[in-house]
Amino acid sequence: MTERCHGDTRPPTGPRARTAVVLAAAALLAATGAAFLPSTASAGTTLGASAAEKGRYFGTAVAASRLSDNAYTTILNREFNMVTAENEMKMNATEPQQGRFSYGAAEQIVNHARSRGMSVRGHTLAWHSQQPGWMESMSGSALRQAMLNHVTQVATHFRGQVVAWDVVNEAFADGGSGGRRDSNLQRTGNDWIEAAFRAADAADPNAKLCYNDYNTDNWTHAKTQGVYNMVRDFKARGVPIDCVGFQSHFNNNSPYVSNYRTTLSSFAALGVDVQITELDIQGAPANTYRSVVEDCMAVPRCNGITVWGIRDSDSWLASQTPLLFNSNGSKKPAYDAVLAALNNGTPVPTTAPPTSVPPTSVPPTSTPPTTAPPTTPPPGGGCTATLQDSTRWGDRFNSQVTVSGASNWSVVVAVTPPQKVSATWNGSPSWDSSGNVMTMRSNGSGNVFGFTTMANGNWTRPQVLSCTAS
Ligand code: G2I
Repeated sequence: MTERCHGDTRPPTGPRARTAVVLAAAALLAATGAAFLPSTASAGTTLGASAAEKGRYFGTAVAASRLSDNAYTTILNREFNMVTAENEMKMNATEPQQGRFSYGAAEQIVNHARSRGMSVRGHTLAWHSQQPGWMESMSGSALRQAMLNHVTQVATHFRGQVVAWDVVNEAFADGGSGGRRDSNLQRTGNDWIEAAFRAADAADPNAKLCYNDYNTDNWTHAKTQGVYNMVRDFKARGVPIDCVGFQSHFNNNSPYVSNYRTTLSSFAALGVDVQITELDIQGAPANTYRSVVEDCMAVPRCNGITVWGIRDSDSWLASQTPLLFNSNGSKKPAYDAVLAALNNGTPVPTTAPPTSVPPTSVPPTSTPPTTAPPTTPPPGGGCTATLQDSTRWGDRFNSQVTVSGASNWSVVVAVTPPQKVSATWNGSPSWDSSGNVMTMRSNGSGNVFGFTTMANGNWTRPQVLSCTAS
């Protein structure tokens, strides 16, 4: 969290507030121009690469049961740089019996993603639905206690591995009331949502904490306004909320509307990031997908888009064929429209807050070189890899490596601890046990690959150690 609402004049307290002070300093440095490099990245050829080049992510929901399907993981690994567990982090999955936590399927997804340079959104810590049976039958202070314990345990378990949590999901009512949905959690008291956010903040001060809902896309709808008023109130009172997720399940009953961009920018103006978290569109019309992506790209604080599944056959609404890939894994016209909109989009300004784990100290005040000297690696087996600086934000920076002399290559790159690579594109990465040395292998996406490095206070350029033709 980098900004506080204008109305919030109280000094920040708690772990998230400490982070806020550091990030505010980082943002200030960026705003003064001290930490800025123009993007030199070329248009990406995959959704994740193209989004990352614009300072954003492109994600998908993943089901653990599908990770053994080769066609599925081929698309997943090639196209996406953010992953949401479709069901495996829900309350019924992670705490099937009270006090007994079960993380196996969730960890399968987290490990698959993180070992390949993808980030993870956590979904979801508290929800009226998908509760384990023991919780469904609870009420009052016992339920409140159990919910808070669940939030604390799960957020603690995944601390450092999840960049953003849907802390609370779908707490507002459909229809015209603009009020809360009735549920066992709501009946524990109206402050249950802020209590959940405070518990999540204490358990994982570095994760972005989001409120997530559906049918909140149309700015004129009462439900949208109800959520907006809650977020405004939270920001005014210092409740630790960083982001709002718009599920964006669009269909004939709940269509995309042209005021969607107004919705995104209005929430962003409250001082939160906005993310499109579960996108699918009945029939997958290319024009509507394009509009959704353009709307996100037009809002600097819209820092990522997640589609709710990969192929139509993976969708919870398979018969609506709402996704970007056919059931046979081929790209649909909507895919091309999304990719083009990402490549045509505006990069997140350098003053925008981070989308990922924040740094532990402020970046240096000296300006890095604007035209970075190429790194000449020691001679390898017949190829040369040249690293160039690309876009830089307050907490992280992109690098682009161009390989010449081979089409099947393997390039070893080292970052300086405590730097961490948080995203990669156009290659297949693997890491040594320290996590500081990345071997990137060609994956058929061409001879230019890229990666994002979280600076964590250290702005040293990554080093190319070798390039080997294979
Ligand atoms: O309903 C669509 C989404 C709305 N927003 C919150 C999301 O968490 C939600 O996702 C869906 C999953 O895509 C479904 O896969 O949530 C459903 C449950 O609320 C998921 O459905 C469940 C079925 O209810 C179970 O019977 C089934 O065992 O999927 C499970 C695994 O396939």
